[in-house]
Amino acid sequence: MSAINYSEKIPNNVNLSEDKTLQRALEHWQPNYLQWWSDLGPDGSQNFDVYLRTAVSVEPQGWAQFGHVKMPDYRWGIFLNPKEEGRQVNFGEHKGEAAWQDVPGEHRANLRRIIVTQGDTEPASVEQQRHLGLTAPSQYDLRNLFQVNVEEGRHLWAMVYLLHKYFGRDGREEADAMLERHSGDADNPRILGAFNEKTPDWLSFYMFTYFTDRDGKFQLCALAESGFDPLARTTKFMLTEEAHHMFVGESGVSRVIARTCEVMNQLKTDDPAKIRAAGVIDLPTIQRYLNFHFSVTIDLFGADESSNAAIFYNSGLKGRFEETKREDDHRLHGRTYKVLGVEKAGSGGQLVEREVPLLNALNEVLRDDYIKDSIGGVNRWNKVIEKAGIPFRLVAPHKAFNRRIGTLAGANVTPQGQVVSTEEWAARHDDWLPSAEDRAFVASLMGRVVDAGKFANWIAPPVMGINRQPIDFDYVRFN
Ligand code: BYC
Ligand code: FE
Ligand code: FE
Repeated sequence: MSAINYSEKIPNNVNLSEDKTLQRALEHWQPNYLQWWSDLGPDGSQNFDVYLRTAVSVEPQGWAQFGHVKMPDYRWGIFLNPKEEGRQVNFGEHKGEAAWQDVPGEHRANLRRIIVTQGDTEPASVEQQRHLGLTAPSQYDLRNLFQVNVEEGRHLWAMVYLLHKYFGRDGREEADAMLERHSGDADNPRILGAFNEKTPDWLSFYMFTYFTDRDGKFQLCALAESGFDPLARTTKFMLTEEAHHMFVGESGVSRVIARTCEVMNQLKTDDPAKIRAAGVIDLPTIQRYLNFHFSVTIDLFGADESSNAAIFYNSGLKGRFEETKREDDHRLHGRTYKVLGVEKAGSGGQLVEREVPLLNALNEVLRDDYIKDSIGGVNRWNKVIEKAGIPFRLVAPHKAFNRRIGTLAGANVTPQGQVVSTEEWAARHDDWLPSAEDRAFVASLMGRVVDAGKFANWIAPPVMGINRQPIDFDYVRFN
């Protein structure tokens, strides 16, 4: 493998110093990135020493180094997985050709669009999470938040590297624009819906890292199949970091549930009012947060029928999840896939399946793979509730619930999958999605806990610390 050169301004394993033009372009972008980080990155964190992992190689054993770092001094680097000799384009009309080391002219615009969309989500999530540090429930959690943030920053670097290296002047313009669009900005928002929502409290943060970072996993897996080899190699390495983000979400929600169940058992009650009065989050509120994050995230897979998706696949740019493990012709002509729609019938309507060409349904295929994977964690959360002897179960809402993108956009479908009237939807909306009051209650619990080993009342401590450190380790030195 190529060594990481830490004496350079930008740590990398891509021999950056041998390409002076590229190096200069990136060194020119770097101060703008740091300015963005200081303006819109973690609020009030600039002087903290944080126990962070930094990517230092792409070796599966020991790719990361742990140590206290001042966040603005974090070394955001560019790392690609090693080249696989003889790798081919594995799907679409170019199947069997040698994987591309350069951008094929005919696919340039689509490839750029995919890279820009991927890159845009990374700084968006940092912007969404920027105030959370002020109300962290523990040093351990604060450290995890910052870890996720610096790595999303590195993911932006990964996409900006591709844009600078392979797309010339318009690539550089796109890289600049990454720092100009902002989450929730009315005039210049982030590209995809979920990345313009707020992440106002820690329950939202855990749900986001469980559900939305998992969209990251599935999209990155699809891009890791790309015939454009540099994209495949960079996304493969990004996936090694992604696992921790989803862990933060899954274990975070799990700890909230564990604490709630503990209080429910102490008080022998399932009355949300009493549970809230005891300063923990009642399970129905957790369910409503889950409904929100699940539905907003599945919209990120795009329209159920998409000619873009067919083009991306046909041209070898974006594959399916685990493309090369699938046993079919990897061209998919003449096959169909079932997608859901709403059929109006009388006053209400009903959900109906229809068959569409598989190539056009590839967003739906990826969404379905995602749904299966995300339900796994919901079941693990239920184990925590079951173990506490409480007869409540969380459920992932129906795929058609609360959709904004695709055929199901705007349909009035309950979390159980019943089509209802607009009036009923409006009347019961607050049973299904977090109400202003739910959000205000959760916000009221958020307060900063700074002492090592101490945790806010509404969340249980983790089972173990980070990198084998004790739970009461000084993960963040505030100075
Ligand atoms: N919001 O034909 P369609 C991550 C637009 S997360 C707003 O279905 P396509 C991370 C669409 O752009 C992973 N607009 O589109 C997680 C199109 O617009 P135009 C991010 C949307 O292209 C946590 C139109 O609707 N990576 O890494 O097939 C923290 C028609 O739609 C949305 C990627 O997404 C939406 N939700 O599918 C940090 C991978 N959905 O052309 C990071 C790259 C669709 O009509 N992106 N539209 O103006 C893609 O592969 C595709 O762009 C999409 C959309 C799957 C997202
Ligand atoms: Fe990311
Ligand atoms: Fe992530």
